[in-house]
Amino acid sequence: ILRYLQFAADKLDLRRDMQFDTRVESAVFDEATNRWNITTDSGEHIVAKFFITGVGCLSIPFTPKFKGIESFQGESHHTAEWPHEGVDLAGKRVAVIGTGATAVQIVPEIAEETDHLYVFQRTPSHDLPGRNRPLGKEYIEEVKATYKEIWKTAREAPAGFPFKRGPKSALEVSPEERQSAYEAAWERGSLSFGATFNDLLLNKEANDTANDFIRAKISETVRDPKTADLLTPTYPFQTKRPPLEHGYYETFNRENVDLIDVQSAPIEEITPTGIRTADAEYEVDCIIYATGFDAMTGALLKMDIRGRDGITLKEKWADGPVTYLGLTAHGFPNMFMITGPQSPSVLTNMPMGIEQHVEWIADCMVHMREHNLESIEAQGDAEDGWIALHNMIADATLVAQTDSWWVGANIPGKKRILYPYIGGLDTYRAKCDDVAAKGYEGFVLSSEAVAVE
Ligand code: NA7
Repeated sequence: ILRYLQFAADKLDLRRDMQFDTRVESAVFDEATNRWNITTDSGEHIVAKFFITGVGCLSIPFTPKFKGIESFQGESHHTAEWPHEGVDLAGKRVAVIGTGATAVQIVPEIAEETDHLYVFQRTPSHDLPGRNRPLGKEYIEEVKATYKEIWKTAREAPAGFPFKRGPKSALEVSPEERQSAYEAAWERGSLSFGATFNDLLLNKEANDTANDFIRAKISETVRDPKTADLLTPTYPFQTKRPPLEHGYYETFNRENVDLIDVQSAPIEEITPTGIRTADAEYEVDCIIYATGFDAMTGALLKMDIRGRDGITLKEKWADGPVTYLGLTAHGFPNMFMITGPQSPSVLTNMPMGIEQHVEWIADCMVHMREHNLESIEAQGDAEDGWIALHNMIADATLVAQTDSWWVGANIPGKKRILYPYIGGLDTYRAKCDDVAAKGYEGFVLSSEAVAVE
């Protein structure tokens, strides 16, 4: 992926517009000049008409404040800050804390190197087969020949992936038909498993059928029944991000790997030599924190963003994010957020979600230039309407019932609401297009800097 991004940056000659190793510390809107004043960690000041954030949804790593964490004398790393030169784990006793998508990817990889691996699990995940593999010549040719259709399907799909959601309820087919549909999806691999039927996220009974299928797969794969049981989730499927795995469950059949249940016996302390839980102590040479991120709002709120009347984004969002379309916020003229909270973002194929935002923002800026407009600002009641819709859709699903980073439950004190918009990229795209077609409905556009009430 990195090599591809570097290739694209060179091919499109993007580097001349990029400034690396730069952290934005503050962005302050000046009503008198209708400009954003931006300062960076190197003391630079930049004045801009538009302020567009592209700070990522998962870019502020989260490490729990375990007692004694500083005292550990071995090596420790958060997965998001993994040293580029690599970490030598050969022959070492290693702890991985967390069992989300990141841990599910690294555990099978490092299990082979380590002398002993302890995986500290609080909540099991529903891991679907990723089926990454070297691609055969025929497959590549077929994909290249059908690029246009693949992109079209992806653009029109709710999650921005090139697969369609099954048209039926999981409950309207026979048990045999359901089983064979799940088997086929399992074989195919990827998140498309979750699209086998149209009601897995809407109906608990339908969801249970997917859950039962995955449970059976876990118990077929993991030899020790107690470990299999611990690895089996009890909450509804897809109400937390299902990780894609390559040999994760099989890893627990290895002699040198132990699953430690920290749901029943939580981690109490990091000691100089390892990890102490409520019922045991584990001596390790290295601790890997696969403990996730302050998602969706973390990176935005880390910057000191101030809109009209000096109101900070932090103040505006004190009780959770308030946006119009997850793209803009009332009181913050000429500011756009790429994949901000309350936009489809992490519930889509991210590049598709990003692309839709970038295209919409660029079109809006062109519209403003062509019409000699100075400012665009979301109206407060447009925000109210968007949030009401966002919440209504969220409440119609099972997602909000489960603790996850999608609902901010992983960060102590964070407002518990669904952060990404779950209505689908297809309907969201239509809504954004409609807003633009209606002359930017819900926004006030002005040829002067004006205050919007
Ligand atoms: P996640 O999915 O947030 O996973 C973090 C893991 O860390 C998860 O299993 C947590 O358990 C665990 N965790 C967090 N705090 C603790 C404490 N105090 N004790 C024990 N375990 C803890 O982050 P990832 O990096 O794996 O994935 C993030 C996204 O990246 C992923 O969803 C994809 O969209 C891409 P919990 O589940 O909270 O009980």
